[in-house]
Amino acid sequence: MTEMETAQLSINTIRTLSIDAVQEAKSGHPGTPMALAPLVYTLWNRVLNFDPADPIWPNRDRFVLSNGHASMLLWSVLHLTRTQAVNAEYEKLGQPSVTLEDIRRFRQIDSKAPGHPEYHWVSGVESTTGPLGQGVATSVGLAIAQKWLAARYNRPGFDIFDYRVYAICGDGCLMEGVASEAASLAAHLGLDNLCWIYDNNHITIEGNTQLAFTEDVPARFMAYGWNVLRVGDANDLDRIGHALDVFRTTKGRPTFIVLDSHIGYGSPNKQDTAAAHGEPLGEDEVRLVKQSYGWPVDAKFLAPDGVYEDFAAGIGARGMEAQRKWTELFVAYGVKHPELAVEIKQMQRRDLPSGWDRNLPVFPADPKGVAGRDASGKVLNVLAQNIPWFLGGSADLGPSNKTLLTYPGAGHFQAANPDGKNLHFGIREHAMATIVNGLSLSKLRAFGATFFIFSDYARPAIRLSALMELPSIFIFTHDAMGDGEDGPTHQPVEHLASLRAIPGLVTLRPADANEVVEAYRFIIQLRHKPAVLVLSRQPLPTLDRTRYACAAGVARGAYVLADTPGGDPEVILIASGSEVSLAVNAHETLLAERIRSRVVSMPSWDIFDDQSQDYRDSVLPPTKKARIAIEQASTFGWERYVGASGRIIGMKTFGASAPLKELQRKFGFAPERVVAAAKELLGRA
Ligand SMILES: Cc1ncc(C[n+]2csc(CCOP(=O)(O)OP(=O)(O)O)c2C)c(N)n1
Ligand SMILES: [Mg+2]
Repeated sequence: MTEMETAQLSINTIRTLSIDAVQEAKSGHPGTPMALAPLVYTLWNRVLNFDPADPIWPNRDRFVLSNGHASMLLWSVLHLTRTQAVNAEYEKLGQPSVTLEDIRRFRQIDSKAPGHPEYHWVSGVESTTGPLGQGVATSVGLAIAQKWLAARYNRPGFDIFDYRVYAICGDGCLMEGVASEAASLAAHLGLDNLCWIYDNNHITIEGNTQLAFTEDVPARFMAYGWNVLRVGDANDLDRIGHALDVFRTTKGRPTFIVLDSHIGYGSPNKQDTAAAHGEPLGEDEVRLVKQSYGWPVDAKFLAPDGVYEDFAAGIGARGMEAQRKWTELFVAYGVKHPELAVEIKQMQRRDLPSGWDRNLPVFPADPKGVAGRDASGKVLNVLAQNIPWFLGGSADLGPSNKTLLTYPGAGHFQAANPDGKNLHFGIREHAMATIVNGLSLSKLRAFGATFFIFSDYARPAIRLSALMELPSIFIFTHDAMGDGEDGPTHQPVEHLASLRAIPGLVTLRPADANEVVEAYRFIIQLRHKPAVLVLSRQPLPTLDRTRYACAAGVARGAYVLADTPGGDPEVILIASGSEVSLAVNAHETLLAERIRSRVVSMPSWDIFDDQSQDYRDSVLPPTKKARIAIEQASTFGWERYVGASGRIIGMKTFGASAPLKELQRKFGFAPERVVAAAKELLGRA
């Protein structure tokens, strides 16, 4: 067989595996894999520096399938390249990532070929995709990470990090706002290690893009500052290869390749129609398609002789050689730059450097206190100095979020200054969160920040960080009504409840400066979970820890902060954040009136719910039914801790525009109200 014939055989194998899997599953997306098989073949077998035997090799090129519905492209190519499986502890399992059996069981329970690419589930997936736009936006984070890693770790003669990032996207991704945010920033940052390939097929679910998407996409990307290329035929391997060559020699800006393609390529009745997008072709059409490919019409899940060998000779050999050379280089690097090599190894395992928590501040008791955001700013500046690969920034609210890293040498990440640790996301909260995920996928410890109210703008990516089991950090200040006069547009109400509802996400709302420190201590040690830190704008009293329990209780999610002498309370006050000191005030009043109360500081439901039943019962004894929850947020969900007979002092409406003190009065966040509720519960009103 000629090289061309072999390539065609491999491409048609990707196509027919995809077609058969969708047909067998009776659901899925055949048309896009049929169209993009030549692109994926060229990219993987001829270009990508990826070692199937070591899919977590740090200097591998990254491939993101942003149009995640075309997942069969990825499952086919991971299978045909014999990419190996790795577990969450980065151990190689000695088995393939995706077997032919997985593909036969596409979209079935436990199959390693699920409906969409899932990072935590299948080795070789660089990012979970499927919510359109997320993949391309995350790829910008991957590209920033490469630039940063290269700037910090490369030395003359040691290009330890020189990988590139490729993302494929469709019309859907490019209609999504998050892709525009990310594309704008990518060009601003001159990310010439980043290539997006746009599957320009003029088809989405409802039909032709004439229905809703008629802008000049290439012109838009040129305006952003991308290098825009066009390949007019998605079956032309040479031109695809040439465009990818141009990308690799283009300096100073990212590359956008418009690839004109035909969805459902080869299907006599469905090509170029929306019918090829998201449903099986049907048995009859499958036979016609196979006929048009010159494929045995009755064969199913066929990988003919020579196909595995083609991939082994292409990406297999090239990837292994690249990995081998790099490993050799890294050994020499370890001799010449031992400390840097240790850092890289620690980072890759998501370990922390020794001394990561030295100099963390301890805040003295102070009734006037410190704002959560100010305490956070101090901690961030310590952590960023202790952990070289800890970095992040805000969506243009750094001065308000107090997230600026101000120590000498922290630097600002820009095209000309790629080792800066302050990232400037601009007013692009959604892209910020995807980029933080991209940095986390690259093993950096990254944070993004904005006002808590605007967490809504980042939520899809926060959800994905939890789904991917990434230790992304989201810092949200102005946690409740603390920015009073800004009014209800800026006052979060339902946000805590909605973030607490995301599985696997740790949401923390610390009560004072020392709880902020402990919250960070907890978060930084997470390896496979994202965290949201919800911080006050206004000063909160720093509790006297000689009088009340130690802030280390944060690590258990909730703890008894103040108790009645003898520890047998009649009423339990549960609060988070700014309402904890209010609860403490009420508690003192109750004690003075001989009402035995307990205060539970509950910065995190998520962490508390993970504790043993014994511990949870010790904090909230099941027999003690008189309970009051106090939180300047939606009451939604607090019933689980106060029970049917408890009280919840929270928000049932939006806030209002007024000074904080007036708002606290209007909405009933005052110790007297808590005291009155306690007495009522105990029948002593
Ligand atoms: C955020 C988001 N909205 C909607 C969907 C549902 N959806 C999946 S694919 C698709 C159409 C995508 O069109 P395009 O990207 O052009 O893909 P093609 O059919 O060309 O492969 C839609 C609306 C989604 N996955 N994500
Ligand atoms: Mg399309």
